Amino acid sequence: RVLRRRQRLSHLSSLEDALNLLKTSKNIIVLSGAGISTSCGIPDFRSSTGLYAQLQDEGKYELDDPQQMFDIHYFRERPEVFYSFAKQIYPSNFVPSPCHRWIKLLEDKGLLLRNYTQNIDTLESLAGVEKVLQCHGSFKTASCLRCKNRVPGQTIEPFIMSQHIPYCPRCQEEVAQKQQKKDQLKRSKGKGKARWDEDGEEEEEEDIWGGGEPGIMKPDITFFGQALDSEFDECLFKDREEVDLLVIIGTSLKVAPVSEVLTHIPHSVPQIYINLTPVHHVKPDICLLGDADSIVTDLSSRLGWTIPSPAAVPQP
Ligand code: CNA
Repeated sequence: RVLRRRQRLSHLSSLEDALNLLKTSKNIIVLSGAGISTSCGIPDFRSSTGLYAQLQDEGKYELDDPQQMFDIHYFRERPEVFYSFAKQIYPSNFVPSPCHRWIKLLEDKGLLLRNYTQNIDTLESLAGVEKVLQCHGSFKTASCLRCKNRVPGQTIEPFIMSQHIPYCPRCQEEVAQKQQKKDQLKRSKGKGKARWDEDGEEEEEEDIWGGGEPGIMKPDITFFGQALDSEFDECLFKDREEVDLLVIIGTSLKVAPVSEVLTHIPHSVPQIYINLTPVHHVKPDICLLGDADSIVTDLSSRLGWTIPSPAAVPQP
């Protein structure tokens, strides 16, 4: 049956087919990437004007590979590099694009099963989309690398803006308390006789309180080398039973495991790929190449659908 379905899908290629699929499908998964936010002024990763190219050109961060900027191992070693740059990608005054509003339209029509977004800019939520899974997290919250303390993203916003490393408030308190106890102990010992070892040297004080440095806070965006939240697998496990159309927009499909969504949903589910540039490592059934905002606007007008106006979505 799968083979028959695939044979039928192999005839799909045109805009007409895409329109028919959109007209007849009821449980659409939208898999989106950085390309739906470029028109909002947020560069993607891999375009010729994207962040990777910019990081390479600027050279000021002295990265061996631009991907290091989002690598957890590199972050642990040199958090100051990320914090000297993070302000450039921090979601501040961006306004959702027609693509974000098109996803909202699908939801309003009861056609959206879920939007799996790789984006960290939270513009889907700003457009009012509720059935959205931010697969790579967002700046909404931040966590301590040491004690896992989670705080609202606004807590570290001033640090991002002033390009300083934020340390964990809970760890800082803990370290201060430990230091206080140490000082008390030292003072009480100082009152009595000093301790000497057999060679007559003063003994090293044993660090019975532990202590050390407070942990560094990291925005809860998924870096290379970090696992995705289990919610991703749970949602996909559920959705694969219901999905009847996969629409992929504005992604190079280079980052796993999100790029593997294509292989995790039944092969009988048709796929429409909307992107500026073609993909070569996968073969979606229908490829609509060009600017994503123009394509979804064109599809909508042909279907007689109206994309909500920017005024209809809350402003930042
Ligand atoms: P990517 O690898 O940079 O791919 C983006 C794709 O979008 C490219 O194939 C472009 O050709 C295409 N594209 C760019 N502009 C348009 C446009 N106007 N219309 C249609 N297509 C366009 O980025 P992916 O999303 O595939 O990679 C996943 C990474 C990118 C995730 O980890 C994200 O966190 C990360 N990222 C997110 C943002 C954001 O939140 N806005 C920005 C930059 C990077």
